[in-house]
Amino acid sequence: MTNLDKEALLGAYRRMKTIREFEERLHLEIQQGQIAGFTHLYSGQEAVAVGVCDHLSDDDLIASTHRGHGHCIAKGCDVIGMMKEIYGRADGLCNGKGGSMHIADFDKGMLGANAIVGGGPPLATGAAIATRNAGKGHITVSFGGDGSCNQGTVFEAMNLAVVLKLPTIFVFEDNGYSEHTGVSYAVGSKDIASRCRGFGMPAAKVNGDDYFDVYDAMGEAVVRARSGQGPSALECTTTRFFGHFEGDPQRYRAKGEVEEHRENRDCLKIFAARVVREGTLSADELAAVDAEVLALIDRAVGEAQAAPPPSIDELTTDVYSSY
Ligand SMILES: Cc1ncc(C[n+]2csc(CCOP(=O)(O)OP(=O)(O)O)c2C)c(N)n1
Ligand SMILES: [Mg+2]
Repeated sequence: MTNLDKEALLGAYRRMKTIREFEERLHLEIQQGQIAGFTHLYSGQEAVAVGVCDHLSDDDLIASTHRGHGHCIAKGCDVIGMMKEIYGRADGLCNGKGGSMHIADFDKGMLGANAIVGGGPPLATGAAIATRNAGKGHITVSFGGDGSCNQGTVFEAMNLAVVLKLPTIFVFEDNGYSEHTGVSYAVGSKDIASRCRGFGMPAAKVNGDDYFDVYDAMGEAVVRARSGQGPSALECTTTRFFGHFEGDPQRYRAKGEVEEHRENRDCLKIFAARVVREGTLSADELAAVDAEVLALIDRAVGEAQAAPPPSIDELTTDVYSSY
């Protein structure tokens, strides 16, 4: 296992916990009718976003998915700005005009959440041409679900990345479902990593419920990418604790499935049990982080609720980028 010092472990736990509480609170806010627009929650998958992004700096770039809040937080986006964005407020991260599915923050290397399934890999692959040409050793990462691995855009991106030996990493989060369709039905080979290998890149199969597993596999892929050896892929098996979208009745899931996953496959519990067992962090230290995170999320919701929406004069601004 990679040696992570205490500060790194506390940071990883804090980021995963922040994603979890952000999402659990959002679930309540949405149920109370506080939030307009479509929302897909990431709760349950935190170890993937954080295990991956803990290797990246603000100058490395990520392309996210429709389930993007976790990727944003793991990449360092401001949590209060994100909450305001999801509430559609004028001082949200994208001036309240992006909402849950289009949060972006270029200062943090977050190229954007993306409503197009399979949209992230071509973006990250294109961006990798730019980072390679800049020659500063920066890399790009795309996130995608098990459903995205069936998209033609993803095949083209993976092939181009291998042909051009680009500094990019394809992360696939297999949370068991693409909308309401099980991965065992929809992914013909049942094996995303071997599909990636077929394009000519190394691909690791990782337990996405385990931060350390993700972190270690990502570490190897990052060394390859930064040293000019080309792309890699990670297939991370994970689980989502909520429905595909908020409001999904989830009739396709077995009775008790989510409860069982919350009990036995919760990446936060798995992380906490390990660090306490190994004596690297204490239960009290983790509890202090929990309290800090809950206070931050409370503050984010309070500030978002109090903030004004964009003014009507700004209806047509921020539509196009000016270069
Ligand atoms: C190109 C495209 N096709 C279909 C959709 C509709 N759609 C939205 S999310 C989704 C499922 C994606 O599943 P997966 O990639 O496993 O991600 P997850 O939702 O599990 O995170 C689909 C089919 C879309 N947004 N874009
Ligand atoms: Mg999925």
